[in-house]
Amino acid sequence: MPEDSIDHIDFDALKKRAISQPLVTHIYTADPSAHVFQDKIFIYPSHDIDAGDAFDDLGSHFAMEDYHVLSMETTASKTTDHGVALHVKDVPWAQKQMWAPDASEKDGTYYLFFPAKDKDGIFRIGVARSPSPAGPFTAEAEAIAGSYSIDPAVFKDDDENYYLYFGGIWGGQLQRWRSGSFNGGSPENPLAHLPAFNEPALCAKVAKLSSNLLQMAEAPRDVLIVGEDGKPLLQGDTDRRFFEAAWMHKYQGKYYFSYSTGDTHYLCYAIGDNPYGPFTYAGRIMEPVVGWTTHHSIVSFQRKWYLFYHDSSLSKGITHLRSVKMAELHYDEQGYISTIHPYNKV
Ligand code: FUB
Repeated sequence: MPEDSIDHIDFDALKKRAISQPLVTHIYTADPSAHVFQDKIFIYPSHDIDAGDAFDDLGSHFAMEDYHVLSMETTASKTTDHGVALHVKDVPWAQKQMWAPDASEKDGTYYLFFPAKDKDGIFRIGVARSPSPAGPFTAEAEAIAGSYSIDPAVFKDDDENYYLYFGGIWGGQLQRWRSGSFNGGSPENPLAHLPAFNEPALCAKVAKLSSNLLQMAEAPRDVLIVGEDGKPLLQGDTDRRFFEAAWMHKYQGKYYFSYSTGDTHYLCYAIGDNPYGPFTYAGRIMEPVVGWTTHHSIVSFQRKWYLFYHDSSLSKGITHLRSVKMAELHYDEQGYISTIHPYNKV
């Protein structure tokens, strides 16, 4: 549900209609990237705070400073908060805005991938390492060479190759890299540099990672989403085109690229035959939640599939104070995901 309608929401009634409740309530958390490590569910969320920054279309009000890792023994158990796993003051290259992270594992080492603005106000993606999935994590001295924009998501394929997906438009700055280098402009205008509505939509990016997971092994490629007619989705197709919050999972041998449509508030997905795509648009995963942003991950645990997402119902609709939730996800016999409605009808 977009921001402009929250004045009319009865939040007590909404809580009763919600299909799930916040996994933790002692802090605000968002952008959950869930993984199964050591037979438990580990969740790598943003840690939302109110730093007092004014709301704008660049997302300046998302002024997060650190990450906490959450874990669950089972989907029914209480969620554990493992405390501060990484703080911006311990990331040599980063200045502010620790946005949506992800994590991966290789040979017993855990890797936290995270975006933050560097000292020049440009979003980059960094890596930090830990021997434990719960952290704390130690950041590399520099961001990933050639990285830009936000919302890293790392997918480990069955052949042990790892792929980094990333990107987000408006405040996520993806549109400023269309020429291959950062297109400046001050004050920053979130809508400048975007394709016209009748042009192909701006794509998320994907690159295979190096064997030590600390660098990209190749130049990022476009994650192309096409319609049933095989043509790229257009920038004006705002109900379906990519905005931010990339995720990749594999189901029955197919690659499912999922993402947020941002200003239209949907979680959508597209299906392909390999990690690079192209991907054919396949539908909606979730209808809008309370709060402007929508962000998710999809994970299989004990033979069921789960969607991790967030909404702003605990904070009574405050956009940048969100809470991580989870719900079971179902596929039909053709492999299409059944759309989830986050609140039951009255
Ligand atoms: O949490 C800050 C930003 O909001 C994330 O990076 C986006 O995906 C959106 O959820």
